[in-house]
Amino acid sequence: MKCKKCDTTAVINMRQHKLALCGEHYLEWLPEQVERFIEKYRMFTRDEKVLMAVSGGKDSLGLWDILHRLGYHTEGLYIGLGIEQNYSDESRRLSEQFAAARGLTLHIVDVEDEFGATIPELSVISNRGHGKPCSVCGLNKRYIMNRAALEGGFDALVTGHNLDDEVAVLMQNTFNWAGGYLARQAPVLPAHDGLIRKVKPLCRIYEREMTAYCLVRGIEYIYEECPHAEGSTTIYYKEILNRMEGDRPGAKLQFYISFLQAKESGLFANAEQHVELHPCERCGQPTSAPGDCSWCRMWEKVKLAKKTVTMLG
Ligand code: Q46
Ligand code: ZN
Ligand code: ZN
Repeated sequence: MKCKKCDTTAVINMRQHKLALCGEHYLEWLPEQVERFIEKYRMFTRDEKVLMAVSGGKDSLGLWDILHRLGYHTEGLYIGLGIEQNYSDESRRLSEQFAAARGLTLHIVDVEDEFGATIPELSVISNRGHGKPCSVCGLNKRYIMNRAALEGGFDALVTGHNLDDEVAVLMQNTFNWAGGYLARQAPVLPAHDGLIRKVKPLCRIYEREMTAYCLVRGIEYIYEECPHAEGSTTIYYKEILNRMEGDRPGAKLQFYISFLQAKESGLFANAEQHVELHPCERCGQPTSAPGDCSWCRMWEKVKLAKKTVTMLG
């Protein structure tokens, strides 16, 4: 198969776009697409400073590379979760290596160093998530990202969610007719009540397009999934969607774009709920709970548990 632009051998064939490209043209094409979506959905401009959340995976490192190449003003944020099997150590090493090679600033928040327990420990102590650390992990990541972005004076927080991620969530929410979640799922969540603007420039980019980008560009990233991701609902939906995509190339993109159009035409307008947020009495971050936010209450429990252990010991 030949590259559509230069007639040399194509390295990536994108049946979903009826397009095959060589490595060189692929490295031009993908950033052009990302820039098109940043502008189309009015995510951020070159005059703004954005915080890129990096995990050491292909999506976040690949996207950070693209934003840097496009000339956007970015800094990175890596959150050390303390995940076992060397997962956190390796993902931190790769994120630091990536930033150092490009002279980019990477902020690091290590949950254990800063607050006193790893995410798996916190999940056990707080007794949340039915033996899985993911809900505790998600809550901490959202909290830390928002706080770091606001304290650092950033205009927006950028995450590496790709089309496969978005469509898996969309399918799950559609299956449950979760109107509130469907109304809120979007490429951009505007800032409000102490929450920073959140943007997803890869929302229309396939996961395999990011893998190809990192391979051609020589970006080293962590191949393994977090060990706690195994058996998750998201992975289950991704597998089903991959089968659909195999039969009908472009199915995922079509599903997502039609959803955005339906939303635009007001299909979910009735499901939109405005939750009143106010600052947490302890940390000042926005919360809907009265008094302290759930993040503060969770860490309070850890402090208490540790105190009790010390006293008994
Ligand atoms: S990092 Fe955290 Fe994920 Fe690992 S513990 Fe679960 S939520 S699976 S994206
Ligand atoms: Zn070419
Ligand atoms: Zn709080």
